[in-house]
Order: sequence, then C-alpha cells, then structure tokens
Amino acid sequence: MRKARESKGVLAVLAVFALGACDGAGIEYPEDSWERDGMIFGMPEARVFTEDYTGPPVVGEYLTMPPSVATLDYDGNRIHEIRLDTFVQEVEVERGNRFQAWTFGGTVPGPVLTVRQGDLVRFTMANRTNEEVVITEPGTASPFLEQVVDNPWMAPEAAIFPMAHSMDFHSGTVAADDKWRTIPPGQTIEFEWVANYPGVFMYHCGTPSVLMHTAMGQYGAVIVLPREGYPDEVDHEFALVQSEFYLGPRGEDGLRSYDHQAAVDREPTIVAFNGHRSRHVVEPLEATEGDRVRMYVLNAGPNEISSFHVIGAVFDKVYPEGNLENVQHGMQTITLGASQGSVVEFIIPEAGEYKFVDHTFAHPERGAAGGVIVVAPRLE
Ligand SMILES: [Cu+2]
Repeated sequence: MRKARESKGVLAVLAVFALGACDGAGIEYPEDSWERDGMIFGMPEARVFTEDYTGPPVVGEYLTMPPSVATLDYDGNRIHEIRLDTFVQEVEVERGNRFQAWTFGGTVPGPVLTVRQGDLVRFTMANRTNEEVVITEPGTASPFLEQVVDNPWMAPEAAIFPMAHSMDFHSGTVAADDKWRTIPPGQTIEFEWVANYPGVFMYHCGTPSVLMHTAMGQYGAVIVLPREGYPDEVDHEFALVQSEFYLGPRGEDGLRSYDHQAAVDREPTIVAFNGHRSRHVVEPLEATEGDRVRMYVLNAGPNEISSFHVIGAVFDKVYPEGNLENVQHGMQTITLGASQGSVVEFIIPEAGEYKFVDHTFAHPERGAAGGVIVVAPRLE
C-alpha cells in the first residue's frame, strides 16, 4: 500500500493513452496526490473558512436539473470548479403540497453534476441556511439556474432554518472525516476529489440524523462518464432520481411538516421521480419510435428499494452502478437499493405511451414513482 506513496510529490498527470479521441489534454492533479492502479488518491486537506459571498449559490457549467443531463463538450479531462451551497427553500412535491426542504442548490433533488472519469472536482459549499437565498431570478452561473427559472414544478421560495450540514459525494474517494465534515451556518468548505470510477453516484448530507437530513431533501446525483464513453449511440439521455418524502400534517403556514417517525417507520407519503409526484406524468419525457434511450437512474432513498421498470420496454443493456465492466442484457426490471445507481438503455419499439415505474407497487400506490415517455411515430 505504502509503495504507491513513492510517487508523492510528482505531479500525477492523466494517462491520456486511454482516451481515444482525446486531443491529449491532461490535467495536473494536486501536488501530493498519488496514483495506484490508474486511480488518483491523496487529496489536500479540506479548508473551512468564512467568506463574504453573495454570488450565485450554484456555479458549474455541467450542473443541470434532472431529467436534463449535461453534454461534455471537452476532450480528455478537466478541472471542474463547482459551487453548490446549502440553504433552505419551500418546494412543491405534489400538487397542493409544499414543504420546507433542506437543499443543495435550492431544489430537491439537487443539481445533477456530469463529469468524465479522471476529472478533478474542486468543490465549494457555503452553509447559507441562515439567509434567504433566491434562485428564481435568471442566472447564468450554470445551466441549472436557468432550468430552475424555466421549471414550473418546484417553485422554490427562499426560507431560513439555520442548521449544520455537510456534503458526502459517493463518487469521491477521500477521508470522510476530513472532506465530508459538518459545517455550521455561515461557514464555507472547500475540498477536491477525483472522479476515479465511472457511474451514477449519490451525493447527500452526512450530518446526523442522516435519515432526517436526506429525507429533508439534501441529495442529488453525480454522473461520471467512462473515459471511453458508453459504446452505443443514443438518441436521448435522461437523469432520474427517485426518492421518498415523509410528510406530516399541514401547519398554519400552509406547509406540510416533515414526519421523522414516518421516516423511521419507512412509511413514505410520496415516492417521486425528480422530486415531484406528478411532474413526469403531466410533463412526459419525449422520444421517437425506434430511438435508443439511455437513462441514468439513481435511487436516493433514503429508505426504500426501487424496482425500476419501463412498461412496454425491456432494458437492452444495463450497466449496474454505471460501470462499463458491469453489463447485463435483456433486463425487465433493475433493483436499486438506497443510494444505488444504474445506467439503462432500451429501444422504443413503437409510437405510444411508456410508463416508467417503481415496480415495488406499494410505491406507486403511495404516491407514484411514475412517469411517462411519449413516443412519436418515425417520420420515414
Ligand atoms: Cu444536512
């Protein structure tokens, strides 16, 4: 193990030979990082500080609102400067039901970050739970902020609920006690991680009670594309994050409360895709007969197992956790435990409506976990 440390001090430069169409662009990893079996480890210690920051709470060109997935318009690897502040918003989770969520970036789930295997993420998060952060003004700091303004479903409104939080990226391989540490309101944390493994990964707040912090809305997805990409050309890519909401009675403020006992008892009020019970039923995904569709699916939980299925289709190829070395064919349903992700591909057989569901049917019964893909006929 220690042997790998011999390369300490040497700038670990990406092995570009594996990149195919790459233009040779490599990146320099942190000075004290080291390489083992093609992976980069040894990130600098996290920095916690106070800053006078009033800028956009979400910054990053490859952050999107699901089902949107960012296209990586660069070859090889790059360094991503990502900001995802944590703050409080009132959000709609089903028609007529809003609750005060703890968020990363202002929505539930938080933005989807798409990077390429080998990329370095320089991450900044300010804990702004003690201030009102408005995200419905048009912003240009990320596609995500633009998409929030255009999205009629969550209608996030700024709120205040000071609380200590943290960020845990499952896609990062670092010392959790350092990088994933909890910071109080008013503080900012910065740390780095390398996307060593391809896949669909969860991020979430890891501050106790982790069940409560995730159930309150602090989660999202990171898509790490394999260096060589997935082999098949697809016509559409969608990101789906499944999760549960545990709602108590409506308060005087009109908001549904959070019911922690229901979360402990695993009795979700709503099981939703992309944070809203009916969004993808009313506003379906769209495709055309004969299309190959790729979905990046994450089950954020926090408790339930998803049996993800598309009614009328068979998953032609499945990459469990999104890794090319895991491949399955002809799957009717995939099972995703809490925090598991997968890449599924299927061919749309003919024009019509295709529902995507959690085939653990207690979940649709309790509040959906459903959506529709509307398919248009082929033109030729
Ligand atoms: Cu938290």
